[in-house]
Amino acid sequence: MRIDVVTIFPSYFDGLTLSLLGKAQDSGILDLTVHDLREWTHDRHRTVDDTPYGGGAGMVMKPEPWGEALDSLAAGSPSSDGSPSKSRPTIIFPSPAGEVFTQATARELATREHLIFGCGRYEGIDERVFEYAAELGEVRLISLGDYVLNGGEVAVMAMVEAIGRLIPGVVGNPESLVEESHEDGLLEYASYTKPSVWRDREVPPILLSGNHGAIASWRREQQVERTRARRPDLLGD
Ligand code: 6GU
Repeated sequence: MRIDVVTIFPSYFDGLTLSLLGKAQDSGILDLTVHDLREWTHDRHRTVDDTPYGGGAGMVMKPEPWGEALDSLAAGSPSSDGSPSKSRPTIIFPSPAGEVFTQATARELATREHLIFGCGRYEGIDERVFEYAAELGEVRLISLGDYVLNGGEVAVMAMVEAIGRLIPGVVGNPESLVEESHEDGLLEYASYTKPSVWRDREVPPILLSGNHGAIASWRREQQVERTRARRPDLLGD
């Protein structure tokens, strides 16, 4: 999968070279490039923002650098084997005004060949950029949840990690992907390791019983119990 991220703060994304996603990039499974939006400016001050038409607080990101960035990144959108592809990129703008990102969104986006993330700052991006982007690919405005961040960078970090780990081969043991929170609509069960007694606290004895059927039922009960306690909305209650 190819992922391009456009931002005025590229160093936010240094963390994506670490750990699993770093390995995926080294092995060629993931082709991730972070771009500085200012590379598509032409004035001495590398201006990316201006005052809003109609007045109001803050600044708005200018359309011209975004247009050039999207043209450049959408051109020759490659398939994962490096050959040219007719498939258009999916262009994602993180926005608290977008659809909410879930594990289902991550699963859907993990099947795409080419994702472009456009990180907005200030009061947002000139609306015409979203209209123009729709001529180059499928545009999605996506929110991390109902709270406000200063810009899209942290949201894109979260989305790239959630999507990237679902690309086949990124997570070493694919079985570890299925027994997780949100994969089956429930929160995950509690985990324990050695020692069996720690600071007077015992591991639930059933986990030491060797009875795999009983352990599976216990874990499922645990999942339902803690989902009811913490996230009743997931049960439709
Ligand atoms: Cl995607 N962007 C910003 N700026 N704030 C957010 C968000 C995104 N998701 C939740 N809050």
